[in-house]
Formats: sequence, structure tokens, C-alpha cells
Amino acid sequence: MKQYHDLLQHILDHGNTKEDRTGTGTKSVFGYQMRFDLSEGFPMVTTKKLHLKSIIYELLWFLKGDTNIKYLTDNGVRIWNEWANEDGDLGPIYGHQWRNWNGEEIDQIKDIIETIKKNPDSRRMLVSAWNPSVMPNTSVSFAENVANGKAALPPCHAFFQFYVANNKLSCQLYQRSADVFLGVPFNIASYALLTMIVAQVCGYEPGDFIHTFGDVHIYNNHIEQVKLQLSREPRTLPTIKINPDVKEIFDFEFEDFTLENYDPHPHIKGAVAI
Ligand code: THF
Repeated sequence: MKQYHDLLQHILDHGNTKEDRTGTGTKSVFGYQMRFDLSEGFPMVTTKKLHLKSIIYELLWFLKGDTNIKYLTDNGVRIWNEWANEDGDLGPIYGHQWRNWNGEEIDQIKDIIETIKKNPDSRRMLVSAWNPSVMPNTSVSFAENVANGKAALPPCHAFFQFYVANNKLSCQLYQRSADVFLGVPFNIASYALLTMIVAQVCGYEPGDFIHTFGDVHIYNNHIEQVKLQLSREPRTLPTIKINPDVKEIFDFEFEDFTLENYDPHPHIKGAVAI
């Protein structure tokens, strides 16, 4: 994962000092791109231990169209707890927009699978989680926004596009805001996995995952962790085995994924900015 280390170093070297909504403060650059050839292994950071279980359950949760943390917490995943209201709701975030855009019964995932199968040269194979009609009001609480039918948070990974060539399926994500130390390793693995399962159900090999960023930042309380991580030598990438019998995008379950040969350096803790 040289690409990820290059990004960390680039922000340390060139980042602007910027304040942010959470009050934490960041070093930030605007505009950056990384590319991962999925045939070279599963792009999971090796210079700290990542919790793949959280990543898989979160992706399955998005694909269900679910926006309540109950499914996550029932499976031991706590990464969305800070933003949910007392009933566990997050408002119309990712899953809602992917599967039921604006509550208008528009299923972007179902539609895109059909297009990838029937018209793979299409240049319209996009999924958008960015929906201006549900943007939260930043001067009220997460819970109050949810009560008003708004999203607790606007999507960070805002939209993605698929592309087919040479029997390979590639995916490019535009991420408007990116917490490089905590969130980005999750986001890379999540979209790489999404690309692999969409490829499987559409009958293609996985191609590239391209990660394009807007405001990409290191929070000030992650700088020491980033320096420790950069002092470590990246190791061989793991691979992930996906149950080949699953042919429908909504049929995947946690047990269909097996991570092999993951040999990371120890975990590095960092506080999440809320
Ligand atoms: N807010 C911030 N500040 N950073 C983010 O990355 C982020 N997200 C989602 C929404 N808001 C965000 C939530 N995703 C962790 C990882 C991903 C998250 C939130 C938190 C986290 O704490 N990871 C720890 C523990 C992992 C675990 O318990 O499984 C880690 O060390 O990786 C980005 O989309």
C-alpha cells in the first residue's frame, strides 16, 4: 500500500492548516487520486491492523438500504454509534440513497447492476449518495436533524462510477471529505470489496479501484499515529476469497468472505472526530 503511505506523506509535507466542523483541526490538501489494481491483492493497509469485520458488515448494511445502527451493533460493529439518535437512526444516509433515493423507490444499486450486465459501455453507471434535499442543518444536533427527516451527516463518499473494459470492472469513488488515518483505510477496503462483488455478480474480473478526493486531511490528534505508521514497512497484501456461488448482489452474507494471508503490524489507536 505504497499509495496510502504516499498520501500520508504528501499531506504531512504539503497540508494546509485548517479548522473544521468538529473543532479538532486538520492538515489538509484539496484534490488527490490513488489507484489500486485489484489483481495485485486486496488493498488493505498492512502498517496497522484493520478490523475487516466492521468493514464487511458496514458494506452489507449499506447494501440492505438500512440506516439504523441496530444491525451493526448486533454484529459487534460500533463505528456509527456516535451519530445515531436514541432509537439508533441516522436519517436518510448512504443505504437509503443507494436503495431508495429520496424515498422515491429508485434503487440505484439494482439499476446499475442491470446496466453493467446489459450495456457495459454505458458512461452513466453512477451511484450518488449526495442528495441536497436531505442535507443536515449544522446548527442543530444530529438527533434533531434526523427528527426533521434530514441525514445525521452528509455522505463523505459521495458518489461512484463503474467502467467496463477488457472483461474487467473498475470503480472510481469521489470522496468529498476524508479522514485519512481512521476512515480512508476503511473506505479503500470497502469500495474494493464492492467492486469485487459487483464484478462477480455481473460476470467480470475486478479491474482497478480509483479513489479520488476533495478535502483530504489528517486530524491534528492523529499526527503522531501517522508518523509511527510511516516508520513501518508495508507488507505483502492479503487476498480475499468470495463465495463463488453467490450471483445476486443482495444475497451476500458475512460468511461469504474469507481474508487470507493478512499479516499486519499492530493496531494503532486514534480518536474519531465527531
Ligand atoms: N467521521 C470521521 N471523523 N472520520 C471518519 O472516518 C468517518 N467515517 C464515517 C462517518 N464519519 C466519520 C464513520 N466511519 C472508525 C472507522 C470508520 C468510521 C468511524 C470510526 C474507527 O473508529 N475505527 C477504529 C476502530 C475500528 C473498529 O472498531 O472496528 C480504527 O482503529 O480503525 C468514514 O466513512
